[in-house]
Amino acid sequence: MQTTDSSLKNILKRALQEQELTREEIMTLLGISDQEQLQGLFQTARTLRQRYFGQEIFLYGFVYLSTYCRNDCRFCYYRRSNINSLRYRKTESEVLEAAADLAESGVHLIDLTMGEDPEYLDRGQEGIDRLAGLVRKVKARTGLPVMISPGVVPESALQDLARAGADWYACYQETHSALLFEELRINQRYAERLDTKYRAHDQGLLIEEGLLCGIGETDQDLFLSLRAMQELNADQVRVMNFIPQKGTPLEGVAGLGSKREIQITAILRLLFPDRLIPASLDVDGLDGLPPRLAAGANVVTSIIPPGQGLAGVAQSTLDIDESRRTTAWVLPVLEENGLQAGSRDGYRSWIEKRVQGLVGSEN
Ligand code: SAM
Ligand code: MD0
Ligand code: SF4
Repeated sequence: MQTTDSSLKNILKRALQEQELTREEIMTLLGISDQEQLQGLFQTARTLRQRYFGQEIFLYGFVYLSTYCRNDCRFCYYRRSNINSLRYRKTESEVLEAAADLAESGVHLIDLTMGEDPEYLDRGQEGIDRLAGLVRKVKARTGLPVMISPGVVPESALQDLARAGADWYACYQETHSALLFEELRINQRYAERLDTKYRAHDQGLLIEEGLLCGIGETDQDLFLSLRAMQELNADQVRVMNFIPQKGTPLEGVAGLGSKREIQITAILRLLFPDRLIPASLDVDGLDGLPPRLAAGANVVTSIIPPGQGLAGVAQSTLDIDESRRTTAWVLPVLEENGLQAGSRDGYRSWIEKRVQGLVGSEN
């Protein structure tokens, strides 16, 4: 059903007043496709971003430290049964060097991400200690906050990672339809993955929750995801468009393009005005940055140092060795869009306030 301009206007007005949007209102926002109406949604998202973050955007350096994985997620290039994908496991000194390069280039955080590599996750305490050691050394070397994206790990490991100085635990549910989850994340447990995020919060870590779109979800599924993210009280929330991967069961699926991701990003900003919301370079590369910023994102993720044999996830090579996933290329794009990089102190103080419950504590 076509949304009338006046009903949309009313929803956007309520969003600006930071009233809790109803199911019907969220479904309306998911359903709009008219260009002018979308522009109204994006404008509202930018106004809310401006309210909490001004013109300041944070930059995340990405180190995909191991592409080995024990899982077989249907959407992922690095699923264990994909013989096409490039496998590597970076040594400690390679990881430190990549992190140091990223720090030097001005990022605000280092995201240490990996497949569920058995060398780290199936070797008992020894593997976890090695991972915690990496976190400790990356922090010491760069002086920056660290995010860790290791997949599902036991609570004791979350505690070890927190003690080693990790600030963030990222683990994306992809969908909050348990049925769709089980189709996508083969042989993994929906409840366990979700619960690990609650456990991470218990350990004092900030958490990032994320969705995939264009992967078979309905608008109702998306609505359930948005509510689940509110319930989880996630500190950073994201959505990424599914990119079909060579050598996987979903290789032949026609990608939807990123319009949906951008629309959902703006809806995330309406529901989470004071949270961090990424615009990832990992979906459409540098060219995809302006529309994501225009939709209210306030973090640029997947900044990758060139020439070190490091991969992306959804786009394993796009823009990396062309150096276009670097701060040097991102900063002018921010400027062209009336934005600028935030300060390191500003980022640290956001994290500290959020840990103390001083940002968005009512949610
Ligand atoms: N292995 C860990 C895990 O699964 O939690 C951490 C890294 S995982 C590779 C990071 C995320 O990348 C996934 O949760 C998923 O949201 C996203 N991703 C993976 N394959 C993708 C694809 N083909 N298109 C878009 N996003 C993808
Ligand atoms: C990104 N390539 O931000 C990274 C990755 C994992 N924490 C993040 C998906 O797009
Ligand atoms: Fe492994 Fe993560 Fe890819 Fe799943 S999404 S196959 S857990 S790297």
